[in-house]
Amino acid sequence: MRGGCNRVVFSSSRIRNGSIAPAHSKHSGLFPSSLCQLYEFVGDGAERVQIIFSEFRLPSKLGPTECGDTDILMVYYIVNDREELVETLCGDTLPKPILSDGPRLLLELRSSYNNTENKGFTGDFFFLTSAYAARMINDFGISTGYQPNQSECTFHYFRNASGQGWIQSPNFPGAYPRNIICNYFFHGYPNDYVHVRFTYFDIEGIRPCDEDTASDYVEFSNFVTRDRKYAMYCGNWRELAVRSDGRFFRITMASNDRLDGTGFRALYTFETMQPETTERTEVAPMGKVTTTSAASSIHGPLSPVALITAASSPATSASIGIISIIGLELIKLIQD
Ligand SMILES: [Ca+2]
Repeated sequence: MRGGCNRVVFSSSRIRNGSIAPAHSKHSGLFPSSLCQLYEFVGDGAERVQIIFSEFRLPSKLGPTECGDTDILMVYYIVNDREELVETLCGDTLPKPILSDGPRLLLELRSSYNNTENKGFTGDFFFLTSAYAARMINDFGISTGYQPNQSECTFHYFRNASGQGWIQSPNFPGAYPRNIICNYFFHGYPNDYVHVRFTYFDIEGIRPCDEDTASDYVEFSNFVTRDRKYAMYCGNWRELAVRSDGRFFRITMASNDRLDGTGFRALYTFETMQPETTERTEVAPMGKVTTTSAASSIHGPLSPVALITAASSPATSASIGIISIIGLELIKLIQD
């Protein structure tokens, strides 16, 4: 099948994580001509394999975006003993993390283009105990949130641990796993609310993002159960922000068994509600301003909207509406 390829096999029973980098000639700094190197990862059961690249330089003769058939790294899922080519990588930019679809993954490096620019790649591999354990790493290399059970994609964020931080979908910025439900729970102090601003949002699906449309979706709620105040969200959003009514908030992401997106990344901030006597108004530079007596829905799905919510505590929201306008007129759906 692959005559002349070197093959290295990593089995999770022997090694849980490590690094791969193709060997260059010590003399010339180049790969041997017609190098073919296979890296095979074999986990068991529900394990998945994640590859995170730290270096990647496989420039192509054809240009920065076209790989051709030289100097490429091919990624195969192995499904029912069949190899399924999912991605061909080349170029100078760091590829997104790879997460296998099952317990096995195969990488194939082919190189026949001798060029001193070609430095190969370095990738760290991890056998994860389940898709849900996909490493949730923020900029500082620290796992975010408290995950009570490694086999569930559930994370808790407490104000007493951090007033602000990042959340992201599993394997971000790589594709999120299929058939996954991830919960992000926020727990503030009694007079707190949480503000969540998405800096990236790519969830595969079409509106209204429900089961009938076979969409993946993100759901927001002020409760553990469904909150009818919020629509389901999918597609691509350039700016999206939400805030809770009170101290508790839930964000849930669900994916189905087909088609993928690259997920989301968001900054959450716990804030304390202003005392009722202090009016606080931040005027959106362009947004249309309307007042509401209670927290309003933000779902004008096609038009830019200003997010307007009552900043009073839930107990008094009916009688005194203190309007806080958060300048998020940039909220814009760029799906379609
Ligand atoms: Ca999907």
